[in-house]
Amino acid sequence: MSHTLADLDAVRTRILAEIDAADTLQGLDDIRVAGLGKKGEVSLMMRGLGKMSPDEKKVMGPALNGLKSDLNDAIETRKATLENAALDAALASETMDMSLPVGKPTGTLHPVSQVMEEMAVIFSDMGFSVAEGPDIEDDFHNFTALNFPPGHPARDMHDTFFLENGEKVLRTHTSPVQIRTMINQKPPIRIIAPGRTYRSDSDQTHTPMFHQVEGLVIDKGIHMGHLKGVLMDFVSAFFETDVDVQFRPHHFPFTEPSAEMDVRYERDGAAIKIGQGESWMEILGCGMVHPNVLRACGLDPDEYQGFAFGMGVDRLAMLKYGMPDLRDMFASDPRWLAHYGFNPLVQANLATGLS
Ligand code: 2U9
Repeated sequence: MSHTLADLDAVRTRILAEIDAADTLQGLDDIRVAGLGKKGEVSLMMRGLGKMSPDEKKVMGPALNGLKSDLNDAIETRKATLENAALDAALASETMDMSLPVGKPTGTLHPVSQVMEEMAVIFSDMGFSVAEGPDIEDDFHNFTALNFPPGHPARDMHDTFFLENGEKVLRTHTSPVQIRTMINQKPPIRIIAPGRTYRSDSDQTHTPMFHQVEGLVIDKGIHMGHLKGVLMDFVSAFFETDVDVQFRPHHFPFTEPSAEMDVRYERDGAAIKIGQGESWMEILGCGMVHPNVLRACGLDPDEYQGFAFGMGVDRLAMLKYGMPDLRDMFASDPRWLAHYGFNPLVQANLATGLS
């Protein structure tokens, strides 16, 4: 059956009236399917074009396309109106009482997150900001710029996870974050770099993923005295008591001289008391940034000096909050999280004693 222009006008008038009367989005969509869907009224009329003479086609083709686009426009306009009305209704009816008490949160903050937050608070009081970088790194930022020459045994000691034919690595420390900062920012630089790190090592005291907080200060005239002052202030703030420390010479490729810092402690039954006693426990590594590292980042070691430090967050969290087993840390046992986790609504704030 072929159609005339008058038929088209009648269809247009009827469907436009239906669209105008549609009062739900579903109703509107039903109208769209009945008219413009695969087996819809207008679609069937378009299929009829094939059987028309060339002269008829010339008139009816454009007319049908015009009808289709008029209906589509009308549907879109109506749809927007209905959606706006639905939003207005939701805004008018869905009010929230901001004065209601929040109740007890069911989730807790993981001790590792809590401790990283505490460290950020302490160092930000000393003028440091927090820097972050990618977990997947390249050889230059993870090793070469940090004065690990190609083939150097220290590379093997990092138990590196290699990716993409050895082109990329999972970072073995957060030091590449400081490398990126030194390349992109002019001194003075005062940053800490908290984050996940990865080494292919798994036993009672090592997990293949662990957390570090590293720090870096670069400026003119920086020396070991600045390093000692910052780290001594840090441990006393972190353990919330006066802490006696000692520095022992050590070696890292990226610092010279290098040291490890120990804190005084004693055992009290199963508990460990930090700050007093006759024993020493290593808690972090540190040193003056190696001239080769400064040069790799475009800095002149005769003009700028710096110090850096690094610590394992997981071990320090266990020490401060008395978790006995490292492997429980990442087992996601809800009983462990309920016991050792922190209230997420309480901000870490060591200065006021709230934590
Ligand atoms: C740059 C220059 C120097 C970061 C440092 C350490 C010492 C260190 C270990 C502590 C325990 C890693 O988690 S751990 O096994 N880290 O002892 N890290 S100095 O030195 C840097 C970093 C970046 C550009």
